[in-house]
Amino acid sequence: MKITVITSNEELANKFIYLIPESHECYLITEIPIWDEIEQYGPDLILSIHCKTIFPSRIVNNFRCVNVHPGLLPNGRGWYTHVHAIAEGKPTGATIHLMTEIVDKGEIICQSEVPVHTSDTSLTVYDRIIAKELELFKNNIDIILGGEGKYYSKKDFDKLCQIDMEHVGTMRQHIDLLRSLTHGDYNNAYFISEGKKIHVKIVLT
Ligand code: 0FX
Repeated sequence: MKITVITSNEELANKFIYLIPESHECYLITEIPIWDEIEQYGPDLILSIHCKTIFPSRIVNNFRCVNVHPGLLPNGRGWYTHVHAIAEGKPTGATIHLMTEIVDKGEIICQSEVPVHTSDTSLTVYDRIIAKELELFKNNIDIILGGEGKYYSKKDFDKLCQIDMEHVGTMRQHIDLLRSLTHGDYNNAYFISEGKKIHVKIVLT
């Protein structure tokens, strides 16, 4: 697919572009965008990576536009929002969302809070937010590019409950599986022995 990336921070934008699979064609704009040219190019996706230009309505209404925002939406819209969060003792973080005509509004694709410690300055929190933006982008790239997101059916859950006794993995994987299926009185995980179901739970103390 054709992706146009618009940014006011070229160095940062290149870190995001690096995470996009090479099969996609990326076109980077670091100047004030010429919207007619973008329309003619006809991208499948327009990515706003810390872009200081407001997108016109004809662009957000006719193209899939995704914004990477250094703030924890729906609060913290606009500029330097982590500064206000620190000053007001409010949470902050990073959000990736679909764009609408209203700045920093639109369906949230993914987001995460970042911690603020008493020893932090604006710079250390900002660095943490940028790292979080990149992590979110990397972990949600399929949905950002327009995918549906992974759907888990009841069958998938039932399959998970059936323990494959020959499965080879790390202790971490085994403990993670058992604790994921340990839920109070429910009998979820099991293995079959001599034709009978033997249920398994884990106790973490
Ligand atoms: O990266 P960014 O903070 O992004 C800003 C807005 O916060 C963001 O919501 C918007 N989507 C984006 C387009 O513009 O912008 P920056 O590179 O100008 O500034 C980086 C940080 O530096 C800023 O978060 C706080 C700090 N800063 C910046 C300026 C210019 C200051 O503390 N004082 C300043 O005068």
